[in-house]
Amino acid sequence: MIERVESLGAAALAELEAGPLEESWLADFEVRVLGKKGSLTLLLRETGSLPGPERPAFGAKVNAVKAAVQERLGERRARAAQAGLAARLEAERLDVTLPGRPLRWGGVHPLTRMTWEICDIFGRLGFNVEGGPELEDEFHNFDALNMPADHPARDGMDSYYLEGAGPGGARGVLRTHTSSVQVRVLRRRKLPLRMLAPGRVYRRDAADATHGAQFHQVEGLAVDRFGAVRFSDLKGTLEAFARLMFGRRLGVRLRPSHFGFTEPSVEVDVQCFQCQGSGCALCRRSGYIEVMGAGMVHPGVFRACGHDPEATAGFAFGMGVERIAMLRWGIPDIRLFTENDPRFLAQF
Ligand code: 2U9
Repeated sequence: MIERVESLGAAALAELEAGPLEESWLADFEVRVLGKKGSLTLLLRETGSLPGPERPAFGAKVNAVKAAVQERLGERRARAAQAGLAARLEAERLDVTLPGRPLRWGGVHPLTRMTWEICDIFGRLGFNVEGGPELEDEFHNFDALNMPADHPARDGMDSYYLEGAGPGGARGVLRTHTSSVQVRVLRRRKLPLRMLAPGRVYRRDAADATHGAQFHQVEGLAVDRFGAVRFSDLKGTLEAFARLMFGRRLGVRLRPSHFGFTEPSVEVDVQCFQCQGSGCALCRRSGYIEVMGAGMVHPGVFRACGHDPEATAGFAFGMGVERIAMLRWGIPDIRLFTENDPRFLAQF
């Protein structure tokens, strides 16, 4: 019997030695030899069939052989793990000296860049940038700007209203111009004041090459005591802006216009930078291109903002950032700004 144990043990060790260094094979070997029904385990059951005095020696022998196989199995396992790691390191070898894939750099959006350029020019003339909410109430967006309840621009056809989004559950309105920011600042700030209100505005326009339901504005406002700010200051400010934005050789022209919040009101044209004023398709043969609107702040606006219209004067202007960017950079369609095509965006 003892010899059988020894030869079984020797056979198991030889098989272990000859077997592959793979964890799956080793696990299978363990079950076949050392498991509950393994060949060495089954030998122990035969202890009972031996004469009493031989049993302890037999049992001890089987356990010693099992322990020897167990130990060798542990060693093979450790070597299998090492071999597996080495194989993985070889298979997953990385050449750390390879150059990396080039990163695609993001950039400043052209509308952001144009907004910065406009604010930078007026910044040099002493105007500070201010901000305010895009979801407004009707007082700041309309009433304070001389736009009474029956004003056509307040129509639901022109503006986006949100029921219950205003103060005290009144309806709110997505601001249709950044004038609402100027109203807020004018109501709380001590004079004199020179400010800019850049930002996104919303109008119910059908989308085409030059219109969208939202666009961006920069508006400006300069207010001081009556006599300290005059129409000539507005003119000089706008001319300085037009020269820095479109070129120093181009003339600037003011045409009478009408807005509820300014009186008098003007539209500002710059000589066409494509034909230098001689007339082309871009300026529709007129030699001039309209770039913005402006005027002297209406007395009703001062009153609504808590200032005495007899003792206060100011000028205001407003422009569409998309329009200025399209003119300056020759962009043919306003939708290019929102399509996120990298071939377009990468040019700025
Ligand atoms: C206050 C008082 C007056 C802002 C002004 C314009 C003229 C104007 C348009 C240009 C193209 C809007 O983007 S556009 O469609 N704007 O022509 N805006 S004066 O006047 C103000 C604003 C605030 C308290």
